[in-house]
Amino acid sequence: MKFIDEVKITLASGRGGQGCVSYRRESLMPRGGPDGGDGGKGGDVIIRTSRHINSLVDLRQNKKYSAQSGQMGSGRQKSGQNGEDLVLIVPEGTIIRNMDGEIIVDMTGIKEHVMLKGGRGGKGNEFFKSSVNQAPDYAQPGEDGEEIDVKLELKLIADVGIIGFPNAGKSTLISRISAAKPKIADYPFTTLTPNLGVVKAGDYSSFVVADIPGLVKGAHSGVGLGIQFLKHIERTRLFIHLVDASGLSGRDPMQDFEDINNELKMYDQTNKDKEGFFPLSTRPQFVVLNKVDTLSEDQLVKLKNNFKKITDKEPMAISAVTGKNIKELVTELSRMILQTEEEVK
Ligand SMILES: Nc1nc2c(ncn2[C@@H]2O[C@H](COP(=O)(O)OP(=O)(O)OP(=O)(O)O)[C@@H](O)[C@H]2O)c(=O)[nH]1
Ligand SMILES: [Mg+2]
Repeated sequence: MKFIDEVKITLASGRGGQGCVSYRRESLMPRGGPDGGDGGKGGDVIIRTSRHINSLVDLRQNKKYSAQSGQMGSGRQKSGQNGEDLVLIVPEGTIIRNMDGEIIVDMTGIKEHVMLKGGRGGKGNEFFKSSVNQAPDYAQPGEDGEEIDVKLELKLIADVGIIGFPNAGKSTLISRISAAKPKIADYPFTTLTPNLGVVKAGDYSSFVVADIPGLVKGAHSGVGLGIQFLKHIERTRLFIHLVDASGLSGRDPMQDFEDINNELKMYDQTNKDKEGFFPLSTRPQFVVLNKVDTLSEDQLVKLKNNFKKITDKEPMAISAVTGKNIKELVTELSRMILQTEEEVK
């Protein structure tokens, strides 16, 4: 069961700029004194946390992240520009380890951490001028930056939980919208333990979806795999209620929907006294009809209307197999997550 997002990267701070060797040259002063400026400082590597990202997926784009080097000093005592810092934004709670697995820093509750200092800039020859050496012809090189291989890890907390009957296509859906590769098969209870997947919803945002084993009527009293897995999605902001619209199971999609909601109510009943428990039956649900590739247009319209009558909102119709409306689903989910974020604030 992989509940940890992990990425290995190399970080490098910037090298200091070289000091400059230079002499004043002015018309009345053919052999002026030394005026070589100092090199600029190399950029630091800074780790900063943000509440707005919740996975390490964006850091997978590169293997190495480097801060800028400082620039060389120049004549007339001009210092070189400092290299720009490299700021890596990570989710709160990211743990950074070295390759031996030792924790370098745990970013829980920390806003910013300077991971690597940039190298100092070298002194220019003006600095070395003294009474015994009025025209030093040397300057310092810049100090090297630092480099380190690190492993970032983050305990994933799911934003969205997928609930539904066995065989509804929950695992197929998560494999469509994330890099998760759960087992998919045409029989109930294929998924025995939850799967998590990180869904990219744009250039800078992502969210985490959990696929849990299917529920059946009577799950609260131990039928099927029972309701034990619901605890994994207790903290999600919303649920995708995935309904098998095909009717191939021999069951009725509307009845399935009601049965699952009843199980949520039973779960709430059992857990209502637990400290910090948030009821599941009142969690926002996004009703999604899956396998609509097996329905005619008429059948689909009818089914959608029936759902609309009991939920007040038209369900989204997708096919996890053909990909129909999958992009729209991801867009709508990220919109809904943002909305719940606003409500929390
Ligand atoms: N025709 C059609 N078949 C689908 C669709 N989505 C999933 N399936 C099929 O339905 C079967 C069950 O899919 P899974 O993704 O394993 O279902 P699940 O909800 O994860 O099932 P459990 O893990 O047993 O709870 C597989 O044979 C899938 O290929 C769809 O959109 N259209
Ligand atoms: Mg499954």
